[in-house]
Amino acid sequence: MPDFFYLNTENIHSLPNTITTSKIDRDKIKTSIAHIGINNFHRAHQAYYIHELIEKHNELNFGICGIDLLESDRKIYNILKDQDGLYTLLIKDPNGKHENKVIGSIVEYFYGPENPMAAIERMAQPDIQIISLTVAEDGYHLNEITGEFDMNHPEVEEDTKNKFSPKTVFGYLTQVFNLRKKRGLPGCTVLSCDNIQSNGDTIKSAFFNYVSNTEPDLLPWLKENTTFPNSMVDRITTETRSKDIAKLKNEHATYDQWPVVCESFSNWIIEDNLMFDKSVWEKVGVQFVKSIMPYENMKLRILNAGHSILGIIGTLSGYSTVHEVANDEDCVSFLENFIDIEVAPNIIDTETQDKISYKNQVISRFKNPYITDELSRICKESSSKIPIFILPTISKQLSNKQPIEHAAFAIAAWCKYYDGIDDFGKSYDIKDSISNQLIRTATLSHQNPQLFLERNAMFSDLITYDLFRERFTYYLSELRSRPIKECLVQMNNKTLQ
Ligand code: CS2
Repeated sequence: MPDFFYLNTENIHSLPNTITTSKIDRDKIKTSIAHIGINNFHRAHQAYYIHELIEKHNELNFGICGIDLLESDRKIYNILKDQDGLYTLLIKDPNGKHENKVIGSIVEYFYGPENPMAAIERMAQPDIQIISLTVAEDGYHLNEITGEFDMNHPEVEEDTKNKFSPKTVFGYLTQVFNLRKKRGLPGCTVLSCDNIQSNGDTIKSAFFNYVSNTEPDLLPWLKENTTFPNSMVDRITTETRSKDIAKLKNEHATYDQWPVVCESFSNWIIEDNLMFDKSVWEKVGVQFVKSIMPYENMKLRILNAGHSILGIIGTLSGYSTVHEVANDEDCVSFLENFIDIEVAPNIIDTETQDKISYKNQVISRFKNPYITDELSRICKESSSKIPIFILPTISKQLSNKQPIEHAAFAIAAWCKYYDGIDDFGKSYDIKDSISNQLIRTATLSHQNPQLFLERNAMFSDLITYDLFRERFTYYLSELRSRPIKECLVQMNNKTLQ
């Protein structure tokens, strides 16, 4: 018996019984979903739901064809090819119950940068009924100020010139639907699974904007033949560490080049606007609702904003994982006060959960000791996250003449974050597509604090409010003169009074 087995179709039945494998004959699975952006989150979330559908309900018509569009996706594409699309999902329950489950719902894979036309052709085939995507906040190319699609973005401009070797999701989708229209084929559902406010409406308007500028004749057909449901997706999924790979290999005799670690909790709510029978997906707990708004507001403004805040204040306090900072009472009280005082008044309960129980549930999810969710993952690309997760709360509070103390403190801490050094003098990496700009404005803010707000377009409307400018300036000076711990304690005490 070998020391370990490479994860692939041939070896799947030789894996030890600490690994859950499926008995389904994967050759029988028919593809009907093309998913753009095979990242860890997709593999822990949608691909998991589809796996359950196949495995537990013998629904074999929802296989996933993975499509990667970015140069940085080459590694996952090669690994999926190597492992016949199989990978291990390491599901960690906070009570210590863990499952190592091999997921088999991704049955085909294409790599756009190598052969864009092959990916386009595959998505244009009539068996594809859903084109879903997780391309992250910056994959939508939205203008920082207006939030509208940015037709002048360099990659978008390039796509208008090289229609048949596109780089953006919009360039790809245009060619896919051009082919479908030309061939008299039906359209399909385009399902965004990103953490973006009204993600379906956002991709629809960005895409229609692109099409009306590039292929206006396609627009009427698209309006008739496609739908773009909004959705709310939720499952905490970490970046994979070499330790996770080694543990699987050494303790479970399974060599998976890129397993995925996630929590046991998961949630997927979709607006009832699909072009296929939703009752099938309901079998595995996908919920369909008339309006997604209360669900997404609750999730983006409590969970995602909560993550960003713990990420920033936790890094400055010298922590490195969400679990560590979520166990620091001063940090958590600050977060709870932010949610209770500044977020809660602007969101409503959903049909299934009230805001307070959601907040408590989120905080206990953050405390899961088995999930090593690095603060560096949370803080990565904050420049596209903060405007979605935190700025709407500030905007609402200001226009309702309500307090913004915690949010202003968080933004000041975010500015200090770009100084790159924590309270113990340790430096950390800053990963953001506009990190140079953020670091420069943070440096300038030592002389003139407001430059951080003025030179970052995302604060556009907010800087017209004196209160926001004043409180930001005050907290930035506090944070630069004392350890963040002291500032947090003071904030928490003041809130108690
Ligand atoms: C996180 C999310 O990226 C982030 O900042 O807040 O990835 C979060 O873990 C997921 O949205 C959970 O569903």
